[in-house]
Amino acid sequence: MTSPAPTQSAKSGSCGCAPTTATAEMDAKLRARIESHPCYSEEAHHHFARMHVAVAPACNIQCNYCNRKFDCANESRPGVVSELLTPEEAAHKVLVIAGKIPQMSVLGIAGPGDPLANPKQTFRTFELVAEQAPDIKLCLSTNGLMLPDHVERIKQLNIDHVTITINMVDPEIGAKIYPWIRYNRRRYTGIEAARILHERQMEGLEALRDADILCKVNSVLIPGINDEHLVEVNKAIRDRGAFLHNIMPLISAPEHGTHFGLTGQRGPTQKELKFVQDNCSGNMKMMRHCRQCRADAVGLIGEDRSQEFTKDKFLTMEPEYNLAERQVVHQSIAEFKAELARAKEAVEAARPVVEDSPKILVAVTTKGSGLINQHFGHAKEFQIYEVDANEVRFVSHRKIDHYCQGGYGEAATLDNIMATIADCAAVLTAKIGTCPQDKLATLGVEVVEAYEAIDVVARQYYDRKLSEQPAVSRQPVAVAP
Ligand code: CLF
Ligand code: SF4
Repeated sequence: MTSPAPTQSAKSGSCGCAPTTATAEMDAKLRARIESHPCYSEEAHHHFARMHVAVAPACNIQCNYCNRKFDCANESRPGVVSELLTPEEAAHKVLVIAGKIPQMSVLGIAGPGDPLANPKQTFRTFELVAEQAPDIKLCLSTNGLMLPDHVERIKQLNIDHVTITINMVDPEIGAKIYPWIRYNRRRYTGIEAARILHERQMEGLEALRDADILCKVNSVLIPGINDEHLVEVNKAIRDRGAFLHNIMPLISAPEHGTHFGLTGQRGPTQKELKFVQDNCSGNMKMMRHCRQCRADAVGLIGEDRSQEFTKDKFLTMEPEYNLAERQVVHQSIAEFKAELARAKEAVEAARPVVEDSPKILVAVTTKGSGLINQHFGHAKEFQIYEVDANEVRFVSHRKIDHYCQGGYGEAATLDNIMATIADCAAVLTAKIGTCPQDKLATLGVEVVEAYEAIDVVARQYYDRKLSEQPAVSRQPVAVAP
């Protein structure tokens, strides 16, 4: 590898000039709106938790990847059933969890059906929470059919984050995804149904933009149906002011009993998913840290604490919401994030931007907080970062089985884990045993043991590899199929 040619400073604006004061102010305002939202900010998801309450049972459309015995698959992991709550029970649950998990910053309503097909329950829940827990951000996810009718109410209630699931902008493609919708007391099918849904989604998106409400769009990637089409979807939503695009893989296990599951429609490989995400990423911000959580999810994204707060348990708990205590916790998170930023700045400062530097993938074991702070054997997933000379960038997570089972490593599980990260140059982990370390060595995957900021260790590792040229040989980096 030849030595890098210095170009413009990494800290200048996209045009190469310093950002104007107005742009900087706008950026700061936007940052403030997302900095504690774990879905809208990749950085925030290391530090802040979200919770969902399942208050919305009905749905007004049919998606071919959904079986209504389970939760809405537009924002939830397919095949999961949540306990339905009344708005009062839901508000009680929020006040309990806001005390027990003070880093919980966002309440989302995402099912189990469509929140706006159940506007009474959805808005009553938000009202109760806003009255009693004013620091909690409110978040809503919808298929968009009824969105234009509710934007005013959403604005009044200070719901600043809305997700619409948009899988198509072409009704002919839509007809392959949605067999029917129910709208204005009538059932529509085929292309007509998809056309109405599409028009309502676009109208809702524009209304959110005009009301200055941040909008994320989820799209389910369905190979052979909308994989090539999602670039058009991406353009249409960007033109209408969407803030973030979350392209999620179709999950279509036959045991979930969905139309796609039963007809053999497959989901995308990781490589196909990354390809589409990368194709769309030049146009607007992409969300890559979504875990397709449950309609009653609780905790950091990637951890699931919902079983600690089932109805039989949380109804016996006293609400412990305390605004002052929560503010202290949030302040300490802000200080910790600033410390991480300074550590990152120290290793990134004055680095020139390098065109076409080689990229490597590293796999990280973490419990959150932006740190490498988890034992290899305790990891349930790896966070995958792509590193080049300019950037340490989170690109995906890969789920794995626990390696440590009662203190003993299981050989078959270990083999699966190895296959999961075989395309990575290194594993960054807090601690690892000799057996997995030896196996990784045979695959050419290095191990870096550290208890430090992910960005810092990844950067130092990359720079070391660079200095050992031509040892950085995994270029361009392939993502495991
Ligand atoms: Fe919930 Fe959705 Fe709000 Fe987040 S989830 S309603 S925006 S608070 Fe987040 Fe979960 Fe992915 Fe959703 S990880 S499924 S994107
Ligand atoms: Fe299922 Fe959600 Fe689609 Fe309704 S909008 S059919 S609940 S995935």
